[in-house]
Amino acid sequence: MKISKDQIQDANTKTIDSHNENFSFLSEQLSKKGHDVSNIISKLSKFQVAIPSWALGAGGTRFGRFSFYGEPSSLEQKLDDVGIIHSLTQTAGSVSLHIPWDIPSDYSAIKEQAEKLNIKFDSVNSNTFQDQEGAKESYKYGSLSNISKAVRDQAIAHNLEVIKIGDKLGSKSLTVWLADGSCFPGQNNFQTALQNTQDSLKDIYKGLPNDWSLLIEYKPYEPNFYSTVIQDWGTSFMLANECGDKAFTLVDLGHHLPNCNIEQIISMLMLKGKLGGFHFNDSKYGDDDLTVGSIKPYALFLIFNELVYGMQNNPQNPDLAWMIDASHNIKDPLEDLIQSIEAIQQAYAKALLVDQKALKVAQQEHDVVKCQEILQEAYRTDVRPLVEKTRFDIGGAISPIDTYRYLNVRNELIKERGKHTTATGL
Ligand SMILES: [Mn+2]
Repeated sequence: MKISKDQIQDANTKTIDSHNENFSFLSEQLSKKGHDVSNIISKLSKFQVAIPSWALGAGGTRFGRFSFYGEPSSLEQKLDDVGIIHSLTQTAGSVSLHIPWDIPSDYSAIKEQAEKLNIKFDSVNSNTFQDQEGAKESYKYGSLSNISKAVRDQAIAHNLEVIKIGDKLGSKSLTVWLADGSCFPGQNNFQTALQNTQDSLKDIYKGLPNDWSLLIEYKPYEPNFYSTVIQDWGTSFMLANECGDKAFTLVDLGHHLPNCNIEQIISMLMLKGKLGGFHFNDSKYGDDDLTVGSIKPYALFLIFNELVYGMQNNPQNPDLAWMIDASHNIKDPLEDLIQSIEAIQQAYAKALLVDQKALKVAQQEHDVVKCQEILQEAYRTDVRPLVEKTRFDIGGAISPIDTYRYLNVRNELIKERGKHTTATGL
C-alpha cells in the first residue's frame, strides 16, 4: 500500500480550518516574544529520523510475542511501511537495516524502491547477539570480547560483511551494539574482555570506508545481568577514542540505569565532538522500548535542549544519526512510530524556543529561579500547531494518526499481506 498526495490533501481538508486558527494564534504569540517562527519551521522541516527495520513488526518479550496483523514479512514490505510513515509525517526519510535479518536479494531493485519512496539507507546494524543458522562458532559467551580467537574472528568478519552490504546501499555508518558480558562474578576477566573488545573494534575500524563512521552503543545490563563489557558512555567514549576520528559514541535513551542524567552525557560528548548517533525511545524501569515521550516528556525536552545547544555551538561534533529504537508489543507498530515522531518533533520545537541568550544572562547572575523559568516557559508552550504547520508545508498530514486511521491503512495491509505474517528477525 502507498499513500498518495491526494489522499493526504483530502484528509487535511477536514482539519485545515481549526489548524489555521491555532497556528495563527501561536505564531502571533511567539512573534511577540521575539521568536522567528519561519526559522523554527525551517529547522523542524529539515529534521529526519531513521526508522529501524525491526520496529515495523510487533516486538516481543522473553515471555511471548503477540503478532500484529498484516506485518511486513520481507525487506520490500518493510520499506513500504517506512514509506507510509514518511508520506504521513515527511520526517522518516531513512531506514536503518539489521543484518542478517534484512540482507537484500536484489540490491538495485531495493535501491530503486527506496528512491521511489524517497527513503535513504541510514546506519547498518550488525548482530552478534544471537547465533545464525550454520554458523561455525557460537556467541553464547560473547562475540568481540570472547576469550576464543575463532569466535572473535567470526564476529569481526560479520561486521566487515555488514559494512560491505551497507556500502552497496549508500549507508555511511556501522552501529555496533554488543550483548557481551557476564551473568556471574568470576565468569569473565573484565580486563581481558575489554582488551579483546578494543582489539576487535580496531580490526573492524580498519575496514571502514573513509567517509564512514563507527558508532559504538553502550548498555548497562541485559541480556547479561552481572556485567556488560561496554556498559556506559565512558567505556564507549574510551573505545571510540582508541579506534580513531571516525569512531563515535551512540546514546540510546533506554540504555541507562534509573535516574541517570542523560542530557549531561549528551552535552559532554558533543563538547568533545564524539556524539555520533542517537536512539530514541522511552522507559519506566529499564530498556523498555516504549513510545518516545510517553513516560518522561520533560526529560526528553531537556535532552533536546542540550542537542540543540550542541548543534548550535559544537562544530567539532558531526551531524547525528537519529533513529527511533523502540519496538513495542501491544500497539500497531506504525501508529507507535508515528506517535514517537510527533513526540520528537514537539521536544525539538520546544528546545528551539529556549531563549539561550536570556539563559546565559540568568546563569551569569546566578538567578536560579529565572533559569528554571526560561526552560519551563519553552517546555510549557503548546507547540503542536507549529509541528502541524511544518508537516503541512512539506506535504505531510496535519494529523498523521487520524489520517492513518481515516485511510484504513492497517486493514489495507492485512488485505494485501494476510493476517498471520511475521516480520523477519522478530
Ligand atoms: Mn539502540
